[in-house]
Amino acid sequence: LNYKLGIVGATGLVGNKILEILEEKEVKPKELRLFASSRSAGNYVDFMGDKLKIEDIKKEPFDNLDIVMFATSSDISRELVPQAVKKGAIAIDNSSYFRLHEDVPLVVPEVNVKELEHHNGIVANPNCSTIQLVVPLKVIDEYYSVKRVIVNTYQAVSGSGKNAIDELKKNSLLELSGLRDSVKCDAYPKNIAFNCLPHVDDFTESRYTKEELKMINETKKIISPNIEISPTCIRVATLNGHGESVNIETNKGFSRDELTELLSKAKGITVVDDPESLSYPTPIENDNRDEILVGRIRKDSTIENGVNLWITADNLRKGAATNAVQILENLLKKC
Ligand code: 2RA
Repeated sequence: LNYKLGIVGATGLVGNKILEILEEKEVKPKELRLFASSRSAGNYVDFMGDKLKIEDIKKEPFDNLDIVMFATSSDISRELVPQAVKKGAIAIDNSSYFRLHEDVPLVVPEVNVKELEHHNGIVANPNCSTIQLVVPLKVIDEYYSVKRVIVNTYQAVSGSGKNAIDELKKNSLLELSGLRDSVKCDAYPKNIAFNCLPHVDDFTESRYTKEELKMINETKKIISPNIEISPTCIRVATLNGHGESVNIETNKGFSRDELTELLSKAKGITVVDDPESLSYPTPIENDNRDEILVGRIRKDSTIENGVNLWITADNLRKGAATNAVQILENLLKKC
């Protein structure tokens, strides 16, 4: 294809996934440049038969690139995204830094692809736990008008990066060997092995964590400010794939079958819901898949119009890299 792409943070979990997905989809750019911190600069990465050298983000300018994808922290994105835009590129940013900026579209293509028409050089990719919530929520809102959402997340350690995956594995081995006193907690403040922590991202003065505030603010921006949403985000001892237990109250009535049918037909969603055959989604079954899986669909008998759902997604794919590549594909359609 006739475009020049840069990927910043190319050696991290999300950067790697972006490369993997670009290969799978064969949307090979005319030129691809990979950037990372000085620690990884100078190393080579294989991409569709080529060996690409990693450039140092602090030293190499973003000259002559059409699109730059950022799989970086907020601090790095805050500094470097404007530099890429200044050089004439469109930035697709995976960090939280620009997500709530008024002139920056926050896009999940199945939900609000039209927002891409109004960008000023930056498009933001939402947080992983928001993405897997808003795809089914949008379908329900469209037909039944969502009033209130209560969501509890079960978030895998891959959302915190490679060091957290290593920490879960190492601490699990220590626990299994009866060596609890030797566990190390660097990625998390407490031992994650065989445990769950009601703490994802930093706490704020409101007593909600930043992850919980992201779910509230991003959902309102993507679907509607009228939706009330109350989240509790929990880190659990799973390697990859986030789960969400969701209670949704709507303004209009519906039947379970009708709602299940609508979700089954929606783009990006696969319904896995047959209690008789013990069929329901789990993060492991969702691993390395792009769809959002929805199951355990049942009416909430305590309110007039309510439903309970269990939603899983691969947080590194649909929750991050796949969504960013879908944004890229949609931007390319316009070029
Ligand atoms: C997490 N939300 O799972 C993060 C990743 N973006 O911690």
